[in-house]
Amino acid sequence: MTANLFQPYTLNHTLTLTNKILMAPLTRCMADENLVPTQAMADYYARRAEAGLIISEATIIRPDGQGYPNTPGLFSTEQIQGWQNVTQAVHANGGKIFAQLWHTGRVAHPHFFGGGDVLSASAQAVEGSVPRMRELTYQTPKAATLEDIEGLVSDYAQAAANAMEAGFDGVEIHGANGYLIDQFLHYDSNRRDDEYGQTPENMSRFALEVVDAIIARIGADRTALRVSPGAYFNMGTDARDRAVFDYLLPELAKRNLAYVHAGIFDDAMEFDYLDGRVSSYLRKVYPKTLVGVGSYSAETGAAAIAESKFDLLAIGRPFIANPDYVAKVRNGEAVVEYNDAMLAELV
Ligand code: FNR
Ligand code: 8K6
Repeated sequence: MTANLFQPYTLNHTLTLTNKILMAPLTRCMADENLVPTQAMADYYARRAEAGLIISEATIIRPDGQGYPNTPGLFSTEQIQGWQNVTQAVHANGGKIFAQLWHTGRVAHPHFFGGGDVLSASAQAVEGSVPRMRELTYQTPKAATLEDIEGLVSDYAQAAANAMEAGFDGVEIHGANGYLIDQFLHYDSNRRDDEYGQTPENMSRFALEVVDAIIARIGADRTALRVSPGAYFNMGTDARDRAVFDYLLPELAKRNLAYVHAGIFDDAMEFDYLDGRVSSYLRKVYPKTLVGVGSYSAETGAAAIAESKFDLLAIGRPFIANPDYVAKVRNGEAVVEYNDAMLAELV
């Protein structure tokens, strides 16, 4: 019933995955005080090397991208060295790993970077407080100037180059879940009236500039993007968002990325303005390799792949609960059920 997950999958001329089970990016807030990955993190990832591809926890491209405690970075020499230790451990166990590149935009908090502006598409705050730091409420961001945008694009590209230096097999740009890139892609957070706002083409511009800058540095074969056409996390819904993604996805298809990854916690959720599930919507507008995710089991994910709903399956929470998830699925063994208490330690 899950045998199709164990067929190899060729992403492109550069990368072939040994199976179709990906480890989804999972923030664990366990880097050290300089946002350097630790030995415990290297061990944690190495235990999961049987995944066809590991996508690292979201990793900030520069200090003002930080919105949660102890999330790793990829902008200092020490951080690059820390990640080298991780990628070597994964490769030694026969695995592959991409770095997920992150800037939280308006979900950032100056508490983490010693003060200064919080940048977003527009001066529209997200409501609420920082998880695990409930005393910190989000502040109204500064709308990024054209100069800020240029700097951000170049810092994404530098972080991608740093990821290659750290030994990653590629990068997944975090364009999902209401963080910076996603903030440009939705009307709720993008109220700009310049060439980065108002029309689908303009609202897609920042995402495409980041993608193109990274492709120019490390090649399209090693570049992927995660997107959330359905607004549901750190973001308000607006039916006009559909047109933005209708423009963006065909543009991405021209660029021969390694894959596009859905950003969703539960793919059973239906969005009126997408005419259904996020994965079905993406399948309609994006003809290339698509990674599905969101409350799937190996069985339901294998069935979805058999029905061509997507090509590869990313598994998140079950991978926290089961370091040997892939072996268990292969052997038909029961998996341990995830619960939030498991976030307290790296097993
Ligand atoms: C996440 N998710 C997530 N997504 C992302 O793009 N970058 C990240 O760093 C994280 N971090 C993260 C931490 C934790 C604790 C959870 C539970 C989730 C979302 C994750 O990649 C995935 O999309 C969802 O968890 C849905 O998949 P599962 O868990 O139902 O298989
Ligand atoms: C990307 C970084 C995230 C850091 C913490 C993630 C917290 C995970 C929360 C668990 C699941 C919550 C699901 C919320 C989905 C909303 C659906 C309406």
